[in-house]
Order: sequence, then C-alpha cells, then structure tokens
Amino acid sequence: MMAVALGLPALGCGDDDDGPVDSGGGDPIDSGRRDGALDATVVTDAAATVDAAAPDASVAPGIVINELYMTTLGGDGRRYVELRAAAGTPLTGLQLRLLRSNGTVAHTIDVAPGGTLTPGDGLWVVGGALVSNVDQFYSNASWGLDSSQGAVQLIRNGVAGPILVDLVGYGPAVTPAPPTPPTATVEGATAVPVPSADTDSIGRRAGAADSNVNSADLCRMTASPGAVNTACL
Ligand SMILES: [Ca+2]
Ligand SMILES: [Ca+2]
Repeated sequence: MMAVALGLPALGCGDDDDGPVDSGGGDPIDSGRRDGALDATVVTDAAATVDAAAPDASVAPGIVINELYMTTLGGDGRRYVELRAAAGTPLTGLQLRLLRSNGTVAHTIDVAPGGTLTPGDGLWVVGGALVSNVDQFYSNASWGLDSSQGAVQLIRNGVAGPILVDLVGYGPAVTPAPPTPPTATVEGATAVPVPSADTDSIGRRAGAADSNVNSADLCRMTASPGAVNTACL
C-alpha cells in the first residue's frame, strides 16, 4: 500500500463530485492504521459472485466492497472505497462504477493497475488525494461519490459484458436504473442509510458473511481507510 497519511482538512467546499481538492490539516478521521494482518473474524465472501448475471470463473474470488466514505467533509479528495479479499487476490480487470442518485454513471474506474494483488492485510483503498492509506489514487476529475444518495458497483468486464461482483447502495435507493448493465443499484430492498457525522463511513460488519442484503451487511461506523473496520455505531 501507499501509506499516505494526510491530515483531515477543514470542512471542504465541495459536497460531491469534481470539486477542487481541499487543502488544510486538522484532526484525522483515520486514527487506525493497518495492522498488517487480516482480521481473523472476517469471513470470506464466497457468495459475492452470485450477483453476477453470467458467473465467470475468472472473477476474483471473494472480493467485496468493505467500506465507503461519501460524507461531505473534504469533498471528493476525502472519499474512498475500500475493498477486501484474501491476501494475494488478483485485482486485474476489476472496476468501480460510481452511480449518481439519478442512476447515471458518474465514473467507471480501474481498481488497480494490471497484475496487482491485494496486499497482506487484504485491504485495498481506492480514493482521493486526502485519504489515508490510499492504494489507488484518483483526482477529482475522475472520482467522487455523491454525498447523500448513490451506489457503487464492483464489476469485472467479461467477454459477454460487465459482471457484477459486489454492490452497495446508500441513501434512498437509486432510481432509475443505470442506462447500461449491470442495472442493479442495491442488494436487497433497502439501501444503507448515509452517516450523519463526517467522521463516519458505511462499512461491512466484521465477522458477517456477505448475505447480499446491503442493509443487513453494512452499517454506519467510524471511518477506517486501509484498516480493519470498526464496530457499528
Ligand atoms: Ca454482496
Ligand atoms: Ca476499513
């Protein structure tokens, strides 16, 4: 990982996409650091590829969206998506599709350069310039999660088109569906409520299998980019 540990900025001027990178220091939201070992309580997501319309054996096994940070502090520079898989899982060909509240696709970005494997702690952070422990950086021009409603699809481009590997919807469910597949915007009937505090994220509950029900599998927690998720608040 790139252990970029920058301080938290003062309240950002942007609330979602494509705003200027914030400057300034402050109290970090990420007090935790990677401990170098995958949380023993984490359960591998053997069901993640069930989401796929056309299962593909080449899809990275057991990789899930582990945490999202979309609150307004720091604008896009502070936002991130943390993935989790067993150490050494190939990330080649995986992409994130960031969906806006109206179902349009804001950005489709590569998770990592070709040939990249997940590091020893199994955590991989895609994020903006101000994110601690970011592994794959994107500038605001190609990055950003809407602050109050949206969805993140983890996909892999297969021969027959993109395959949905995992999906998290937050805020009210995104409607209508995106114009191109995969069209799902939430797992289960209800998206995950967005955090009310700028120090908080939406994270996958430690020790819980991925049941493909977002409202059951994820909860609000203290943000922890590149570190094991904390307890639900
Ligand atoms: Ca899932
Ligand atoms: Ca985390």
